[in-house]
Amino acid sequence: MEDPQRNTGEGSEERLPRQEERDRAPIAVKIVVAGGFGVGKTTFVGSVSEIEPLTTEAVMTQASEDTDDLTATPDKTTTTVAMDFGRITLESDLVLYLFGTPGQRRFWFMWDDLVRGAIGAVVMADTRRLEDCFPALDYFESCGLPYVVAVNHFEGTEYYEPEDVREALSVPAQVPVLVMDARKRDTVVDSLTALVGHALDLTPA
Ligand SMILES: Nc1nc2c(ncn2[C@@H]2O[C@H](COP(=O)(O)OP(=O)(O)OP(=O)(O)O)[C@@H](O)[C@H]2O)c(=O)[nH]1
Ligand SMILES: [Mg+2]
Repeated sequence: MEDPQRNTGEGSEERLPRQEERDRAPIAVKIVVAGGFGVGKTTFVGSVSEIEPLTTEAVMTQASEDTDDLTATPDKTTTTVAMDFGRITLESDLVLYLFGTPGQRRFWFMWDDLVRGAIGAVVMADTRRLEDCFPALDYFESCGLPYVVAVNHFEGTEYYEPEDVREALSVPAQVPVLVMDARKRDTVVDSLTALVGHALDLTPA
């Protein structure tokens, strides 16, 4: 005989909203983290990744002394030679896969591959050497990929308001510019949230 209680279980119309939220399949998107040499891209990915970030760091040797300027980051001993990879879940149903680019010019040939399929990019900037992020800005402007500018503020260096950085970089008014600290998770999450919001704003309905 049919059990009268049967229809009240899972799958019935009485499902709670929270339960539906949990059942929703997460959406996964790819995000690129770019910027000049030593600006903090690997640190950015490492600060928020919920999986052990995959890094491709190589120890810098004296051979690179002439090409890699370490004046702003004297403690830096390694550099990314292929990419960083990490994952963060925002709001339980949005999974971001983060791909950090190598900063040095000699590895830029990889960018086209790294950027394929991405919904947007975080361009990191250091106000002591703003010009280092120009190639990344030019790249994303020319390919039309949505981006935000994340100014990695190194403590002890002069602080600039986001609007001053926007002007110095000639970044369009609709592009979010944030001042953050790549070592602090909450400020990295803010940068990613700004990027996702900006990318959604630019997506045709
Ligand atoms: N004081 C300070 N140091 C930072 C900050 N962000 C990164 N660093 C340090 O700066 C150095 C460079 O950081 P990385 O994350 O390796 O930079 P990157 O952009 O990945 O460098 P490449 O891959 O070589 O281009 C490291 O020694 C970090 O510990 C910051 O916000 N403040
Ligand atoms: Mg790196």
